[in-house]
Amino acid sequence: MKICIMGQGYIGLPTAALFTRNHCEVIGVDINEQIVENLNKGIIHIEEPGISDIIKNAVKNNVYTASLTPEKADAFIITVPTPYIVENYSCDLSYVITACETIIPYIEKGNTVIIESTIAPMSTDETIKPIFEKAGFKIGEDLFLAHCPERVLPGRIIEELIHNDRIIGGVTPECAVKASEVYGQFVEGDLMLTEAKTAELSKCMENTFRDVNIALANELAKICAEIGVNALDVIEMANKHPRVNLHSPGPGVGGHCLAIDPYFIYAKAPETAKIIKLARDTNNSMPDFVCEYVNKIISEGKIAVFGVSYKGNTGDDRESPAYEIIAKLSTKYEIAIHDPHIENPNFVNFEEAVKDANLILVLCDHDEFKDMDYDYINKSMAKAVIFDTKNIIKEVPSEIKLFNYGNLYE
Ligand code: SAJ
Repeated sequence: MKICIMGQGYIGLPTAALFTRNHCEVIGVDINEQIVENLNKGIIHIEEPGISDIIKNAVKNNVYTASLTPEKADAFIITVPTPYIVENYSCDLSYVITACETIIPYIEKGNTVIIESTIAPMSTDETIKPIFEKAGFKIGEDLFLAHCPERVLPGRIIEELIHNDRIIGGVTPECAVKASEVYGQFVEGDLMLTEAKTAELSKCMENTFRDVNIALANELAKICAEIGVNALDVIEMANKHPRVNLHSPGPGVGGHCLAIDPYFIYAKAPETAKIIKLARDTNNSMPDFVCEYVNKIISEGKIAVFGVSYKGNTGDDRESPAYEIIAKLSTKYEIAIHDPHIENPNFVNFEEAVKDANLILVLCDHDEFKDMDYDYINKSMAKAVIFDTKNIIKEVPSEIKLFNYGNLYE
């Protein structure tokens, strides 16, 4: 089977990798010339375990080619970004629409087109289907269109692409069957056939569920700081109950998924989606909360910010709450940013960041921050104080003062 994948980012590239490993030929299309050039040399631009070796091999065996333009294929998969429109929170389908229009000249009767990008409920039926109908295709008869949302967790993408169950939302039942044949090439989880609109809302609800639960944990952290209770102990105790799973509070919610997808539901039913919007607002308020407590801990000097990725052990900083926190704090403090997973000429190494700092502010749970050189920290900081907003540092020597969501009231 030959597959053409539009978008070679965090989802498109790993998906391409797995198809090539399962005897398919893949054309990986991206609009970024540099990315395309590097991919054809086997050099990947995302930090994700397992992908690099598979792509290197696929390039060597001529089963993977990156390109700026599509080619004829049996199936086309669209994995391009879907941001939200800030003014009205609705789903910005412009990249998806452009990708659909771009593949039209390459589509032949009997092909399958799959939208993997997360999209608002009804998008496939109301916006995407008409694009192909206008081009003369009869959906479900000579072109098979489906929405099959990706559901993988960055950091575990290969494992989850293979083993997670997959929602296959066909525009017609025949479309779902055809799309399931595509994923049958490498998915070992269940292929659950349904309608496109059900697939769209299910995907958005998965991320909304997580966002709402994180908001509950963040609200708990605020309540605890206000009334003087250790939030981390509360979470540990409550989670011993067999049906309770409180999530972890943090500096806010980042990434291209949780911070966006709930708005797609909210935009469709703003009067009704009350909890969903409140959860977004609560999570968006966390950078202010962090800054408020930084100002209680110190009043001047230098802050070493540790981690700007949206989550641990990834180089992805999309929608990271760290940037809002840095922008707010930089009006009052000198800021040095250290992130071992992101290459940026303005960032500094551990030693330089820590030197003469009055506070280390941990904003991301990279493994490197779980256990650090505390001797160096103690010797070279102006004042050895750490505020760990991800609650990953378990113990520090007594000379260092550690704040986290367990003791903010102190
Ligand atoms: N976070 C917290 N507290 C927690 C868990 C996460 O503050 O208890 C924060 C993280 O630090 C990060 C954000 O939430 O800033 C999102 O991280 P995440 O690990 O929850 O999720 P993503 O965005 O990396 O991936 C999610 C996953 N969705 C679900 O778990 C329901 C993944 O399966 C989806 O495929 C992905 O979104 C997507 O692409 O939609």
